[in-house]
Amino acid sequence: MAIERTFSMIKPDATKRNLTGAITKMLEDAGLRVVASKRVWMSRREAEGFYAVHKDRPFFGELVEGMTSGPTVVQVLEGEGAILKNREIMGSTNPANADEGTIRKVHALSIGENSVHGSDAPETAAQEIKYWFSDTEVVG
Ligand code: DAT
Ligand code: MG
Repeated sequence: MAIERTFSMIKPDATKRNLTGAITKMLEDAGLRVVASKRVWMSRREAEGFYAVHKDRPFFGELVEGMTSGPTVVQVLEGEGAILKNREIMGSTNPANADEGTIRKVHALSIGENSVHGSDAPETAAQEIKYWFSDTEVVG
């Protein structure tokens, strides 16, 4: 499998509980390398733009509220099959369904406060990295 890059976020529910290091360690222990990282407090406009694909879903308002409620750590992760590997270590969207040992099983509070984001495909990974980072901010 090829070396890939994927986009990851440590969401406000997690940064507020001081879990940035604990979650980053789980990503690193899974073989992923942090090649870009910054802490942002998203504006409503940024959150709505990032999650535009979900704009007609009933939970969109709650999602934007949560993402603008505190700091988020946005990251680019690199590694062998990084996109799928990150989804695996994250666990299911609803932590109640997440496998043992996954980030969401260990740390998430609910489906809405599920601690992490990860791109789901090569196309979305490229788009999402570009949404938050310039080329010179990603240092492999
Ligand atoms: P994922 O983050 O696992 O890719 P997704 O893309 O389907 O999940 O949804 C994006 C985020 O929206 C998800 O991480 C949390 C929120 N969300 C999804 N379904 C929800 C629901 N039924 N109720 C509340 N929030 C939800
Ligand atoms: Mg998603």
